[in-house]
Amino acid sequence: MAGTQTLGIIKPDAVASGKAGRIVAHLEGAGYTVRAMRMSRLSLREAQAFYAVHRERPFYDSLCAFMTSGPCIPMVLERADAVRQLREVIGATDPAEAAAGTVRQLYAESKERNAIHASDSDDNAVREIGFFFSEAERTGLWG
Ligand code: FUP
Repeated sequence: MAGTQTLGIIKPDAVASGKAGRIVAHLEGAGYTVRAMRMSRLSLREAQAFYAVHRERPFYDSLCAFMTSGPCIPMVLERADAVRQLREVIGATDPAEAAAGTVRQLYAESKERNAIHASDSDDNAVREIGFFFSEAERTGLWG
C-alpha cells in the first residue's frame, strides 16, 4: 500500500462549521478516492496517542483539547503519490501562510483550528491509517 494511501482527518472546527462536505468534494476533485471514512469523537487518550510525537511541544495540550472538542472525520484517501500530493492539497499548517486554493487557505480558522490533518510520510500514513481503520476497511474488503 505504501504510496497509494494516506490518512486525512477533517478536524472538529470544519465539521462544526459545516464544511465537511465541501472538503470531501475538494479532495475528490484533487483525484482522491475515499476508501474508508467515519465520524468519530476522539477521547483525550486517543488524541494524546495520535499526536504523541508533539507531546513536548507547547501547543500539545491545547491541540488535544481541540481535537476532542467535537466529532472529526478520519478518512483513508487513495491516489498515486497519495501522501505528498495531499500535503500540497491541504497547504501550510497556518492558513495565513497556505497557498491560494488549498484546503486550509479556503476553510481553516487558525494554525490550531486548521480544518484538516494529513499524514506527513508513508511510514506515518501506515501508522495513522492503522490507528483508525482495520485492514478490511482500508482495503475495501468488507464491502
Ligand atoms: P501539519 O503536519 O501541517 O498538520 O503540522 P504539524 O505536524 O507541525 O502540527 C500538527 C498540528 O499541531 C497542526 F495541524 C496544528 C497544531 N499546531 C499548533 O496548534 N500550533 C503550532 O504552532 C503548530 C502546530
